[in-house]
Amino acid sequence: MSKCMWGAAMAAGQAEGAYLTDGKGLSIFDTLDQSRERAVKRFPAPVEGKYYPSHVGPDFYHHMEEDLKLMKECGLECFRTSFSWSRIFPTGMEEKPNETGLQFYDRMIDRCLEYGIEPIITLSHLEMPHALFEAYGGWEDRRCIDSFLRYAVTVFDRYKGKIKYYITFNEINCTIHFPLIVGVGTDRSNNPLQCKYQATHNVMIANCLAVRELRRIDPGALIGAMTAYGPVYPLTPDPRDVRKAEEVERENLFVSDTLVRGRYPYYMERFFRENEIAPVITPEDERLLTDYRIDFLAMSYYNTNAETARKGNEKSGGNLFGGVKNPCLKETEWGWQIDPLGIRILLNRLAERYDNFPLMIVENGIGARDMLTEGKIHDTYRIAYLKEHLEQVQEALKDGVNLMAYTMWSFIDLVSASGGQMSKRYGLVYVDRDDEGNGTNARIRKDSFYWFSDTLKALKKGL
Ligand code: BGP
Repeated sequence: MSKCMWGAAMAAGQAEGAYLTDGKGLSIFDTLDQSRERAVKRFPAPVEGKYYPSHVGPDFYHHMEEDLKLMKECGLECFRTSFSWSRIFPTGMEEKPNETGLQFYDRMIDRCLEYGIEPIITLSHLEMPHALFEAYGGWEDRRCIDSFLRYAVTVFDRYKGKIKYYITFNEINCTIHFPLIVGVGTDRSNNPLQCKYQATHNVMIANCLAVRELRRIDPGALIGAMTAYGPVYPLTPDPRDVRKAEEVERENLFVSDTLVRGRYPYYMERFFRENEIAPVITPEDERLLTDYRIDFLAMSYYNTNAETARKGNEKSGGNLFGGVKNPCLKETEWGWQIDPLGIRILLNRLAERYDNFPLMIVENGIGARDMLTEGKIHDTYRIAYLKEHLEQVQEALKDGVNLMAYTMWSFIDLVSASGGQMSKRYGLVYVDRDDEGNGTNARIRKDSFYWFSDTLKALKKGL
């Protein structure tokens, strides 16, 4: 069995708060309010008097020392989080980085290393500087690549020899599924489909250039990309359902297919032709895709999706993409279907698709409304979710899957990406903050914290 690191995850925009502190610039995540349309409607600049959950959030920025101590106490081997691009380059267009922003990350990384916790750092987790998005209209414009690269190189130079694992983009396929949330300006394009696929291409090139630069600057470090993925099942054995499931699966995996294999997959040619999409892909781009492949593929896994060619089935919720309801599965309060066996299927499916390429699961968890009773949170449902998923991860390891790391989502409660709520809690550690911004931000260990800590001890012993 391959050696896997066990830990927990979070992301800068959802956890740090301090949205304009110490020179940080506004990020596109900071312009998302709590409306249900936050991921599908153009986000304007913050409106005076309106509530933006990420501006303070769980305030990791001012609780970093305390939270890292809790991680040490829990026994994490690794901590997957992101840097905020706009904390380092406030508008994304400066020549020089914001030194105070970098000093925050210096302290964070040094403390992780002191505690024996391996940092896994994502460069862009649903974020880019808001000013950059406004200036260039988002990732469809190739100038975003230069800006991203300046940021990536700054980070690689600074943390050379300290950070061993990087992820370029969180849920890199979000450019197709939720373009607006990741800085793709489909709202201002007269051809949104073309815009989405051009932006996706540009993000992939930014990824490859970052791979190239890391290999030059710090050849000992590894770099991957992260994709949102849940295996797609046909709802019935009807071949039309099987075919539909295959199509959706390809839509979800086309970015990782390209980055792992170093070229666009064969099925995209027909897709582009029939949908009249013609992204500009230069011969130099093709070379970059081939020459600078990622070292590992990371995934978020929350749910599987069932698909059918027939109309009229009840829809199911889910992370980024939901299919129709699978009658064999239970679901969370948010309608995301719970499928522990799905994680073993996922790992084996990708191991097979990519010839046992190194994989990481960097998000897996359950969003639930926790009840505080006499200062305690008895989150049995979270323990059950994580336990059942971890059992299947163990099975996948026994199957021979090359899994480098598993980090549950999330270490502390944080702002939900899709809904902006604090009440959709994922953490092992409760944060006293509600959907309206009330609360002390005090941290309370949940029952799942103690359970996870015991489980980590057993996992480290290889049990
Ligand atoms: C993924 C994101 C995370 C996280 C998670 C849970 O899409 O990478 O940032 O938020 O999903 O989703 P949500 O917060 O919408 O419940």
